[in-house]
Amino acid sequence: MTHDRIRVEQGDITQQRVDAIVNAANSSLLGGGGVDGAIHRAAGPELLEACREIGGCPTGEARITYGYNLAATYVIHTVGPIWAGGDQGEDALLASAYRTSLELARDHEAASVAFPAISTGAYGFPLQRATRIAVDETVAFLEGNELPETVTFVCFDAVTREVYESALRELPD
Ligand code: AR6
Repeated sequence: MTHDRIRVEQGDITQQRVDAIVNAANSSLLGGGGVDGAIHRAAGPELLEACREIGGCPTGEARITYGYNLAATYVIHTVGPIWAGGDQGEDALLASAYRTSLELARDHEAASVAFPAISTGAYGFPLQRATRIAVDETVAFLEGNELPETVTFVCFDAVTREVYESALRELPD
């Protein structure tokens, strides 16, 4: 059952003891605020060095580095779209950010992956719409792949957690 492989938690993604955490980065990959800033602070300066060597990432794609001082072995850096009203391809780009992150996790044999709510902070993507995309892409991917075994959506606040929990409850059995 795919749903057994999806969890929702409230907390700080940098504290997750999983094989890979996903970062909501920007296309420079050189750090920023929000979850990106928290991950870089917790991982230490080697993470920025590794990102510098990669040299950037287009919106809707993902790149992988080690996690350095984090408990997580890997950080998967993905770039979600900046919300621009909804008719600029934002849905497809956000879906692609989740899908390419999950592909990288699978290809690096990560059994456990944690995602933040990509694009829903500084990038302004409406939370419910983003959550539906996150859940739908993850369910579709897990149905077709044995890895990752589990995906945890790490919600920074209670409102986000409630939106994710209700999206999961609405999934067909
Ligand atoms: N753990 C889990 N979730 C977090 C954490 C944390 N430690 N900190 C914040 N969040 P945002 P975006 C939540 O703005 O919208 C950066 O500057 C936050 O509450 O981090 O994709 C990048 O460099 C929200 O629910 O990412 C980019 O320039 C979610 O993470 C830009 O922001 C995403 O909020 C990306 O914007």
